[in-house]
Amino acid sequence: MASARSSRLIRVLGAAVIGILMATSVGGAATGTSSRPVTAASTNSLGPQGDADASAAGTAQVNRLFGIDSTGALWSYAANGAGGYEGRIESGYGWSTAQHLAQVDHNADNSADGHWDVTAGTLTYTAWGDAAEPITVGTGWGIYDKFLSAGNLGGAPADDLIARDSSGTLWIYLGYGDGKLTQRRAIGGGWNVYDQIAGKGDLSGDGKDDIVARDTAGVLWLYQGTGDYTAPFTPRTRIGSGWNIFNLLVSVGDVDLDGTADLITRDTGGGLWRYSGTRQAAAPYAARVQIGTGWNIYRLVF
Ligand SMILES: [Ca+2]
Ligand SMILES: [Ca+2]
Ligand SMILES: [Ca+2]
Ligand SMILES: [Ca+2]
Repeated sequence: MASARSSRLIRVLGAAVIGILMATSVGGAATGTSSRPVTAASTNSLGPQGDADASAAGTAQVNRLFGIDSTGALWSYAANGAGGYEGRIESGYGWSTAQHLAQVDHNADNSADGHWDVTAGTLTYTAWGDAAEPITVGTGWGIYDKFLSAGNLGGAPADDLIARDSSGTLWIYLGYGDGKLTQRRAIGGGWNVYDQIAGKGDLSGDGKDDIVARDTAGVLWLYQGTGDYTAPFTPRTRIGSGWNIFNLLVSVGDVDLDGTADLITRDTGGGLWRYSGTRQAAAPYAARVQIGTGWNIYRLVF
């Protein structure tokens, strides 16, 4: 463990140096950029595209789950094959000021290839790999209070990005497959009735990626994906109530490796729960199963 960790830190250090060089070349783009701590997730060293988890048959993405603690350290968790996660691995540092992070699969092989982050209002894409050089995708992203990549919602097969501004409008940005994004397009207004939005795959069984959203009264709603980015979701349907016992809803795809995307929730005591996807729109999740404790040490989970 000690030797693995030191080699990982060397890799991360290399990425940090690249980040500093990039910030310099960006020049006037801002103090926010130059002061932004850059580290790589380093999951490449664990082989996210070639490991056992990703081979589990599927039509759903299988990704690690990441947490950022109060010191800005980044930890990763791999599926353990029994419906939960293996012990955590330290995978980076310097993330204490990151506002949002999301994993992205560019080539529809059901394994994420990198991540987007918003730090000091700047959107950056970092590919996972030895030569991971972060690229600045855009600025002005501080207007968004919700940010996620809920799989492929239209356009090219690459995962896309959705973000909600403070007025409650939800926006979609289509991924080109290299970390860059199209101009945004409004999905609709009124999304500020939700305090949690999550998704990373198909929940209804039609092969199109869906999302769920929890309103402030604790009701969970399903928005089925259409595959058409000009109107990416059908009208919502109610899943159930009482979901306000959780302070986090997130999906990174399939956790129990049955080929269907699942939902992860964290209760206010830090307990982590898995809701396995059923592929049935009327009841998209099976009964919850606890898969962890102590998760309230994480400021961000993605
Ligand atoms: Ca991929
Ligand atoms: Ca897409
Ligand atoms: Ca669907
Ligand atoms: Ca599953």
